[in-house]
Amino acid sequence: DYTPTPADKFTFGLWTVGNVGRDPFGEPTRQPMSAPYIAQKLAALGAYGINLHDNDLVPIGASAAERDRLVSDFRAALSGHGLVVPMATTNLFSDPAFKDGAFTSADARVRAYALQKTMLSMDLGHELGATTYVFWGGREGTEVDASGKLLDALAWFRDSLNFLAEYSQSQGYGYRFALEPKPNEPRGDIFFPTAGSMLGFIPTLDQPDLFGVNPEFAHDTMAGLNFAHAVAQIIDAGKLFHIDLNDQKMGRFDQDLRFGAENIKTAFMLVKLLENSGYAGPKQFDAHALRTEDEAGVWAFARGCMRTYLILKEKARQFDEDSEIQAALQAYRVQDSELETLSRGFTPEKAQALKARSVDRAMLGARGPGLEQLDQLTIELLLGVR
Ligand code: GLT
Ligand code: MN
Ligand code: MN
Repeated sequence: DYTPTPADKFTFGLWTVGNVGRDPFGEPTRQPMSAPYIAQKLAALGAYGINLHDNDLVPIGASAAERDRLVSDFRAALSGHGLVVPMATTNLFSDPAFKDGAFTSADARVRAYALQKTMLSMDLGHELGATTYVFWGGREGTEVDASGKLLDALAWFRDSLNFLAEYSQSQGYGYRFALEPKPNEPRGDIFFPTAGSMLGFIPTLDQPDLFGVNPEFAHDTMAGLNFAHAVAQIIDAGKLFHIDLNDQKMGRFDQDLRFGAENIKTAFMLVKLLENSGYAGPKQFDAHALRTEDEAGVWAFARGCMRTYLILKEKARQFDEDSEIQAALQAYRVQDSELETLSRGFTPEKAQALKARSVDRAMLGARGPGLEQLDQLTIELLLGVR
C-alpha cells in the first residue's frame, strides 16, 4: 500500500521538512520545528534517517554547553524513534563570511575558516553516526570572472578536500565524501556545474577512492539536462555515494519540489535505474513543501515524496514483467553474434574482416525500431491503464 518502512532507506535533511518558507521576496510562512520533533514526525511516517548541516542543529556561534544540549536531545530523539543519521554536511553558504565562496574564496582567512568549520562539523556528524559527508558548494562560484580566479579556485577546492580527507582518516572517522554539483543559484555560476564536472575532478584528488558524487534531480533539470542520464554515468563510474531526490521545472529558480511532482517520466526512469542498479545507499529527499503550506502541508509533502517513489518502484517492476513491453524491448535490440564478435576486442584480423564487409545501409536506415509504441506503452503503464 506504498507505506514506507526504514528498509526503504528514505531520508530527509533537517533543512527540508524544516524549511520555513522564506524566499528572496518574502518572509517565512511557517514556524521553525525542533530537531527532536522532526525526528518524531519523520519516524512516524516511515523514514529511515535524517541528514543535517552543522547549523541545522547547532546555531552558528552557539556556546559549547548549548551545542551539547542540542546534540544530546537530538540523539535521544533519534534513538527513541529508531532513526539514523547517514549523512552530514557543512553550512558554508548562509553566513556573510562566505558571500564570495568558502573553499574558493579569494581571501585566505575565509578559506581557513571554511576548513575549521568543516572539521568541527565532521566531528558533529561522526558523533551522530554519519558515514557519508556531502560537499555542496553553494557559494563556490562567481558573478565577476574578471576576478581572475577560475584556475586558482579549482586548486583551492582540491587542496581543501585533500586536507579534509586526511583529517577524517587521522580522526578515524572513515567518511566517504560525496560532491554535489549545481549549475547556478545562489551564485551566478557555480564551479563544477554538472555530474560530469565532478567525475572529471575526482581523479585529480590525492585519494580519489574516498570521493564520489551526490547528484540532485533538480540541479540537472534546472540546466535542461536529463537527470537519469547523469545518474547512469555516475553509476557507471562507481561513484554514486548518495542521491538527492526532488523535482523542478526546467529554466526556473531552484524549486526543490516534491519528488515526482513535475517530471514523472524522468522520475520513473530514474527509480527504475536506481532499483535495477543495486544502489543500496540512502535516498534523500532534498526538497521542501511549497511556501503556501502550513505544517500539515509539510507532512503531506514528506509522505508524498516517499509514496511516489514506492509507486514508481512498483511501476518499474510491472514494466519488467509486462510481456508486450518486454517484446518491444527485445525487438528494439538487434543481435548479430558474428558481427558482435568481430566488433569486440581488437585484433588486426577482425579489423580487416570488418573493413571488408559490405553494408546494406538502405536496409539499416529503413528499419523502424518501434520506439513510438514502446513509449506509448510506458505512458499507459504510468497512467495506470495497463
Ligand atoms: C541546500 C541545497 C542542497 C544541498 C544541501 C546540502 S543544502 O538545501 O539546495 O542541494 O544538497 O548542503
Ligand atoms: Mn541537494
Ligand atoms: Mn536543490
